[in-house]
Amino acid sequence: MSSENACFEHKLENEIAIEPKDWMPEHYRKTLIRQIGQHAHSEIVGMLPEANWLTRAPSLRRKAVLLAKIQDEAGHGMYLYSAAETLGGDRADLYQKLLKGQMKYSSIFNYPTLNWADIGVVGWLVDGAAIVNQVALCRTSYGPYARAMVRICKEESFHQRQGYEAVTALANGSEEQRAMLQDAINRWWWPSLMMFGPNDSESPNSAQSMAWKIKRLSNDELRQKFIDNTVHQVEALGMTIPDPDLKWNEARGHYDHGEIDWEEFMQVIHGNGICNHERIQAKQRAWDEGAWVREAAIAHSNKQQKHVA
Ligand code: FAQ
Repeated sequence: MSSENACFEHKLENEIAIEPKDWMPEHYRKTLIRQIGQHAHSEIVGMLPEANWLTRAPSLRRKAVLLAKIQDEAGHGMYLYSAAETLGGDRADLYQKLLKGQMKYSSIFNYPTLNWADIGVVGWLVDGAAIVNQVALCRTSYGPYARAMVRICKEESFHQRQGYEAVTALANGSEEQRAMLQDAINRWWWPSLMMFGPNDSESPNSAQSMAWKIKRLSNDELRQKFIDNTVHQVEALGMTIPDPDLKWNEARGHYDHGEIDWEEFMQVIHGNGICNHERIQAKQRAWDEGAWVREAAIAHSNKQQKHVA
């Protein structure tokens, strides 16, 4: 083992963060650019399903809160693209890979938001699942990613609470509102569980990412945590989870749950979900229509540099 590699391993073993200027194996760098890049894309694409309801929020207060949340997601995307840049990733290149379908983003954002209850459920369940994953990533071995996660988690926990507050209002509302909420839970429950990725036995990246402490808990461990956290929240709302196999397992100290539809998951991550095409089209349009902003920013920067010279 080279002395550089020994130093890298020593840092991992002793929980010392790997920083941008440190030596790191090429595969470690590439794995991080892949994961951080996909994570950034998820934040950016994830703005779309909620933005769909901005003009139809039921009150000014709900609208202001939703707008703030969506702006936070944009900020998260920016921190994450910056973290990928510290590894030599190129933001424009990552974005083009997203548009060409060469990089993934979270499967969850390929489902449609059909009514206002979906917005509450996205905040509660989707941000709730995101937090479970991201709290673990606050201890990821790459310093800039871990630090970005600390800030992001603070904002995500506000998102989760605003989602739960919104669904609580529906749960305490009319029969029609309660039915709308139950319908939204029925549609978002399974896709939320898919956010954690394939089962550990089917996850090609997990073993190496766990060894490098990029991932601190496995896909199945995180999914289990999310289920265990969420069941009593659903009960408190007086709603049900659309899984007849869900039951408390005293011996394991966890909830057992039914099998996820992995065929649906595979279809969605390979571009064939309900909204994949629409989401990429929206991001392509944003890229094309933003060309003048990029050109103006470059022209301004060139002018500033001339002044300095
Ligand atoms: N969707 O070997 P693994 C948010 C891919 S939170 C799409 O297990 P890995 C907040 C995976 O990339 C959502 N693709 O992979 C928000 C790999 O493909 P590749 C974002 C998935 O990386 C809320 C292949 O399957 N959070 O946005 C998914 O070790 C509300 C094999 O899988 C993060 O990205 C999936 N669900 O583990 C925003 C967290 N699952 O690249 C707006 C950071 C797996 O080999 C509104 N990421 N794949 O072709 C991670 O923790 C990990 O990357 C996992 C996947 C756990 C997602």
